[in-house]
Amino acid sequence: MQMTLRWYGSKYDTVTLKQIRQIPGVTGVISTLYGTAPGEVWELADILALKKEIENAGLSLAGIESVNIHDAIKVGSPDRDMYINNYITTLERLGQAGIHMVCYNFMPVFDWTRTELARMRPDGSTVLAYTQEAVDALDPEKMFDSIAGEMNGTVMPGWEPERMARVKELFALYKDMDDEKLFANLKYFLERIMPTCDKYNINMAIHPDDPAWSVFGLPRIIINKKNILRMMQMVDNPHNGVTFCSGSYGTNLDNDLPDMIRSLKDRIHFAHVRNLKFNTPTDFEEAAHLSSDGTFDMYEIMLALYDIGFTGPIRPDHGRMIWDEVAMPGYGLYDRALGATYLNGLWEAIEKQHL
Ligand code: DNO
Repeated sequence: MQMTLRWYGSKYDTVTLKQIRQIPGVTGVISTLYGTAPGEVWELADILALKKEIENAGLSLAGIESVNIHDAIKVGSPDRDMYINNYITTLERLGQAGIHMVCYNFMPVFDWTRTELARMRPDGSTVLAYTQEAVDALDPEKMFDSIAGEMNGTVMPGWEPERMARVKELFALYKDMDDEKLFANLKYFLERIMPTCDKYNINMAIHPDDPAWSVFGLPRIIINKKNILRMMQMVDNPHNGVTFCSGSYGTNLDNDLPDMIRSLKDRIHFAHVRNLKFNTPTDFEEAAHLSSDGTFDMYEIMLALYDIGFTGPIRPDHGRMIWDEVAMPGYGLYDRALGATYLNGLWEAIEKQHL
């Protein structure tokens, strides 16, 4: 595996490449052209400039998170082919730039959903949290307003103000969508892009829906082992793979994370590893990465990745806000650096046990 950190680019991130370079064992970043909108064709020059900036800082660009999917593709509207063609052009350019891993998601309207961005934990750190009760009590169209004040002045991915301004329109677009239609549209999209992925050796890594169940009555399909295996089989190409995100699949306590990892051998192209602390099955908060701080056994998760011979990029995920850092919720430097170091420690121990 290659240990990486997510980085939003010098215009958007509070964390610098220089700081990332100094985290022991982190050799790459996962980034994106953050200013682009879903459906836009990415310019090769912009991709190359991003790559060069990262390489000049002594790191590699280990993959893209995300090239976002236009809603026309998800709902299968008549103009979807135009947006798929744009997506293909972007993939070709990424391939030409030597980038071989692309993370994306197929979630309707909202990307990941949390109900609090700064819940205080007993140690005084603040974390993202979710309660089903809060979601059930919330008007989805007000969702953005209710969390916007806690973003510390940043623009959180998936929660861009331009997108949230259109939330009513987006809900109308998904009115007739159900799981089957969403699966069919995902299949159509994947079948169209796979020849390009084969040509440029690009691993597509779908990110799970977070939380891993339907919210606000919207269909959600990338939620459990059964559905991801269905997705792998419906377009049976090694480039059709997943981002294994322990914090997203882990929102549903029925998901056995190490077992899911083992069932996805050769199809996990990217891993997000983090811990959650469940207070009740419908109330969870994002803990430190350490097993004992949360609900998951992080050793077992790393061992399962080791056992399947995982070689792709991995990153610590949402960190707590600690040591008075002011940054994008979940994406500060300090706790993610602690997470990377801890995960590297687990990996080193596992490797040495297997010598
Ligand atoms: C949240 C992230 C997601 C993820 C996208 C992938 O912090 O894990 O926004 O990047 O769902 O497309």
